[in-house]
Amino acid sequence: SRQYANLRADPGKYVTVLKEQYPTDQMTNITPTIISKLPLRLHTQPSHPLSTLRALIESHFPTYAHLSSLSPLVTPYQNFDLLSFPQDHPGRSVTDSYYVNKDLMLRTHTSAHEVDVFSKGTEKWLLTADVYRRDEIDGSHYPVFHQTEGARIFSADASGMKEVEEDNARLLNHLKRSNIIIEDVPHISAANPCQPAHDPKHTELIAMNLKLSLNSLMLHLFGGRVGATEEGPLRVRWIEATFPWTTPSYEVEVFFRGKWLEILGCGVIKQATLDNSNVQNKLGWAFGLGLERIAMVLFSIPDIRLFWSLDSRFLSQFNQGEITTFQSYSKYPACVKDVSFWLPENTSLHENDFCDLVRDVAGDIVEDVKMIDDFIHPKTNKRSLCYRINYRSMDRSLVNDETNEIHSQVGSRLRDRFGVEIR
Ligand code: FA5
Ligand code: MG
Repeated sequence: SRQYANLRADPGKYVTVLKEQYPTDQMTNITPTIISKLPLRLHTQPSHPLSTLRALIESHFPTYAHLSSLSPLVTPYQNFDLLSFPQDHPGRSVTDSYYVNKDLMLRTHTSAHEVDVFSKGTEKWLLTADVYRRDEIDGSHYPVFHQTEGARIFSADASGMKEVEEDNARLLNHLKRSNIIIEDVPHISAANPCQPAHDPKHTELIAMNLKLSLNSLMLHLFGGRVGATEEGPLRVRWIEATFPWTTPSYEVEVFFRGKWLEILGCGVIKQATLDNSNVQNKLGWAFGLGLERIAMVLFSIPDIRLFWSLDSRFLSQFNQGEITTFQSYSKYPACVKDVSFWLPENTSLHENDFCDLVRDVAGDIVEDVKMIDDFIHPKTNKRSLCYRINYRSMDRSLVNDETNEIHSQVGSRLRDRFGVEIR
């Protein structure tokens, strides 16, 4: 079997993250480019579209606690174990997540804080934060994005269930009078069962409360906007899903400008999660929603890199609390370059490792990366890869010499880091 060619940081060294020093080890894969994003916290920058979207969501849940300043550094135990992720879940691997070292990582989702927030006794809350995942490079993927987590728990007794029923009646009444079509799936099914520890009638009511609460949020975010209700009712669709810490679980999609857009994941919180939080005799729901995808359609932002732009032609177009349509400034020419190389024998290179290296050298002038060739030489048995890198700045024309210099640095770093032979 092939080993990933990857020389990680030297053990015995240190890395500085958010002004603190941490020892590195074999798991360390956080890069300088990623470290530079940690202090920015776009969701709290006044007038930034992500901050306006956060505030818009918060205004829909006025009685909830609104949290937005938790550190992105969490333990794998918080990010995975407390949420019942199996030991072999792919999200735990160094190819998918960023590690400072084996004991500390960048949260991959805002759910990493669920148990902490419940443990403090908070029963209705929203939490917005930057999250980090290693991924491919194109106009809709960026290694940092933002999520808002929302959760609510009720007492698992007659008084709690009465509260749920009253809230459901209120929400149902509001939705009945609104222009919305909901394509629903059963609350509970064989694929999406209720917890053995929970009364199925209670689960049914909580799942109903989750659906009504989120349908009402979708109406608040998308209702009445050009591309949605102007051409008819807002269409929302519920799909069965699985998350290790909720059941039943769902994903919610909204039909917007001709496409189904995946907005969020959610579900009824598993008993194990509540037990880990020392919460007794309660039952409730949680959801996690991605801010960039929603902001891209609401503000007509064509490329996910723009959220990180410091160009006043971007930033000056937005005011806190206002959803305005972004006027794209002209696109600068792209510069496409290929890099081909032989891998060391019996090794393989993970695409995410390649992409992180390119981001580290080129920053936000890399727009798109695609593998265009992968073959094994019939005689030498050596494997060759070819990647096509599309360089384009969002705020200026690249000078050819500059792109050549960056591209040659990509080649030399590939050689140093992964021992490849450039062709
Ligand atoms: C989660 O992250 C779960 N924590 C959501 C959840 C919370 C489930 C609470 C149950 C209970 P997922 O990986 O599907 O799930 O991401 C949730 C949302 O984040 C997606 O629906 C999408 O809107 C957004 N998202 C996910 N990956 C990306 C990405 N690479 N770029 C931009 N947005 C993304
Ligand atoms: Mg998903």
